[in-house]
This record gives sequence, C-alpha cells and structure tokens, in this order.
Amino acid sequence: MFDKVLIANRGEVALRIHRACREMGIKTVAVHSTADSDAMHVRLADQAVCIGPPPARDSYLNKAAVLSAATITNADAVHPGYGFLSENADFADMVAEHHMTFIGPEPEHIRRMGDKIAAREAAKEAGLPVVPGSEGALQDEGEALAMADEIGYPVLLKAASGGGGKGMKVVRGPNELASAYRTTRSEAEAAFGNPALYLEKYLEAPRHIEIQVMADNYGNVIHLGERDCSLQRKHQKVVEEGPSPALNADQRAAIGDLAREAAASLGYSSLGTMEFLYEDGKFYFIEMNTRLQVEHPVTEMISGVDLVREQIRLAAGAPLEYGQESVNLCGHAIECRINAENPHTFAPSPGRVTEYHAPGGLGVRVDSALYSGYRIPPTYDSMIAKLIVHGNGRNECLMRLRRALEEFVVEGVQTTIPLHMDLLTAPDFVNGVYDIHWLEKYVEAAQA
Ligand code: MV4
Repeated sequence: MFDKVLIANRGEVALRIHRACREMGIKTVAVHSTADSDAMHVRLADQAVCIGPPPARDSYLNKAAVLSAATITNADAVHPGYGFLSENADFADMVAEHHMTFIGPEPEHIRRMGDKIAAREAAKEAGLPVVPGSEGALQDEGEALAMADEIGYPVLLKAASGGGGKGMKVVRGPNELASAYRTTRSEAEAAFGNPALYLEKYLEAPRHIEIQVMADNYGNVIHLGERDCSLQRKHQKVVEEGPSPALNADQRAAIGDLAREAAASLGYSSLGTMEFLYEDGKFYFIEMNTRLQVEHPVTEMISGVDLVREQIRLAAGAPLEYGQESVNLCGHAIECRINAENPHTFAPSPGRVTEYHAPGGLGVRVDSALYSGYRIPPTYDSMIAKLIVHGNGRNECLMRLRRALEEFVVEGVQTTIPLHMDLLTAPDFVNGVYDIHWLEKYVEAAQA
C-alpha cells in the first residue's frame, strides 16, 4: 500500500480523500494556491505545498507544479479528485513517468472515454445500447444530412471532445442542419481544439441515470447500483439520489449487469461511472466518467462501501475483496449540492462565512471543507457543501432532508439551501416524477 498520497485538489473532495487516507494509515500531502492557504484541506494534511497563484490554470491545473510538489515530498501516489486534472490522460502519463501512481484508471482508458466518439464505439462493442446515431466522426454536412434523414428528426449534434453540455446543438429539421453543423464545428474547434462532430437521435425528455462500477487489475468487476442525476440546471447537478425512483429491481439488475460486463470487456480498472439516458423503459449509453464523482456519497450510503478507499486500493494493485453477490444495496440516499450562490439568480456569493453549523443525527452526512470564519474565494466552483441523507426509503429521506436543511446554518454568504427547501414542497420532486429538464422549468417558473 502507498505510504504517502498527494491530493491534487481542494475543497470538500480534498478533505474526503484525506479522510480515506487517514483511515488507511496513509500520509497526505495537500497542494494549494495562494487563495487557499487557510483552507481546511491544508490544515488537516500532514504536509502542504503552495503550488501557485489563485487562477486554477496556474495552480491546480499546473501539471509541473503538482508533480514537483509530489516529487519533493516523496509521495508515491497522486489522487486527482474530480475536475481539474482528474480526467487528463497526459497528466496520468506524467505521474507514471515520475515513478508515482495515478489513482485512477490506465491513461488509455481516460483518453478513450474523453473522446466521446471513441467512447460511443467502445460502448457499442462492449454490448451497451447507444442512442441511434452516426458511426465515427461525421465527414461533412452531406453525411450529417443523410444520417439525420435516416434516424429521423430531431437530432443532436455533439462534439467529440464535448461532454458536460458544451458543444451540443439540437436540430429539428433538415433546413437547420447545415448551419448548425458549421457553427457547432467551429465552436468545438475553438473550445476544444477538435472540430470532430457526431450525431444522435435527440431524446426529448429522458432521465439521467448512471451506474457506479468498480474494477480491479485482474478482470473482476462489480457494480454498486445507480444514481439518478436528472435534477440539474445548466449541466450542473443539483440533487442526486439512489436508487432511481424510475426503476424496478429487475431493470436495476439488468442495467447493472450490462455495465459490469461492459467494464470487464473494456479491460477497465478503477472506479468508473457509465452514464445513460433513460426514456420509455429503455437505456442508452452516452458517456463514461473515469474519475471519482461529486455524487459518490449517494452510492456509499446505500452500499456501505468507502469508494475512495477502494479506488486507492485498486490503484495500488489490490484485488476486489468481494463479488457482485456480496453487494447489498440498502435503503435510499439523496444528496443536495449546496452552493454559495443567490438561491434565485444563482449569482455567486463568495466571502466570509461568519457562522457555520452543520446538521447531524441519524442518517445525515455533510461533506464540506467550510468552517466558521472561512473566506470562500471568488476564484473556484461555488459548491461549498454536500448534504447527504440516508433512510429506509425515499419518504424517510425527504423528511430527514427537511429537518437537516432546517438545522443547517451558513451565515455571511448566500446559499442554495432555500432552493432545496422549496424543492421539498414540489409535488413532482416529492413523487419522484422528473426528467432532465424538470428543474430548469421549475426554476424559471419560480423566477417569473
Ligand atoms: C443527449 C440528450 C438527448 N439526446 N443526447 C448533455 C450533456 C452530455 N453529457 C449529454 N447530454 C445530453 N445528451 C441525446 N441523444 C440530452 C442531453 C442533456 C442532458 C443529459 C444529462 C443530464 C442533463 C442534460 C441536460 C440537457 C441535455
């Protein structure tokens, strides 16, 4: 096992990784920008190295600075967390070249899944259902037109290097296609340096359901059920839950087995998440994430598995300690992402947290790096806490969420806690009846 892990991240996930390391007897190194000298992850780690000025590209995204910090502190592994360098295959290569272990999958798997066209082809080959669409990159407008004609409108043009909602355009008829093709292509070129596009049938009102998989270096793979992440706004998830209110036990087992078999046939190792759209009882693979995800606590609460611990063990070459038959999903979990933002306009609200009190009690978990007196820098993501509740069923979770949100005190900045309180009064949310567009419409209606 590793003796010392460098945590190449900040905020609540840096703390989450530190906690797993501590429980495993692994020493930790924090890295931080000059904006984060007083951050909780810096205070708790065994060692800390300042790696640059506030802008992420000069600090948390600075590969050479992170690698230097790992080298001078004698770390034997690097955990990238999520965001930043977590899905950067070149960085994973560099970590290996420096005789350290990247805590994640092989760089080739990161690279393959980062190219959404290659990911789609890989998923297809691995036996996963994909959305009807093009094969490989589109050659020109003519091919796009012919393909759209074949699968039927509406279609969605997607950039090979996109993901997270960037580089996509819905096309509702043939007259719109040529100009959409040209603008999406030049936007993709400008944003990602890769103009390649593909095309899929556009699903109008699906749910976003993702499967957590875990694979070792010896071909063993298990899945830990699904998370329903349909409640999102501008491609930012707001609430995630598991199990999905839309699935029954048979559907859950079927898609879980498919994801597991696909990961095995890909030769994948480490934690991974397969993202699907779900509409009219059918699943369609869209992307695979090769990192630890923000919403991983939902799975941890219903499975009892410490995903970060397992991710570290797998990277160290340890085998999975049990098979699928030992996975026992229990109860229900819901996560609310709490951002330092105006709860109506979503304008960022950085600044000093004058008072902080986190809720507790049975079935309540708070993942946050906040403390009373902490100054939230304006430079980074506005998520400041995740409130996760676990209960015997969905209704118990909703009751627990309401009382935990009532207990939560964050003074000095605005937060999205009131939005989560409001959501608990929305019948569609309470009944679990929502698709990927529901929250956006709900927020718009509230603003009108
Ligand atoms: C889609 C889709 C409908 N049809 N693909 C958005 C981000 C990227 N990960 C894939 N996305 C979508 N792909 C087809 N063929 C709708 C979306 C989409 C979406 C997906 C998941 C969660 C939220 C979303 C919000 C808008 C659009």
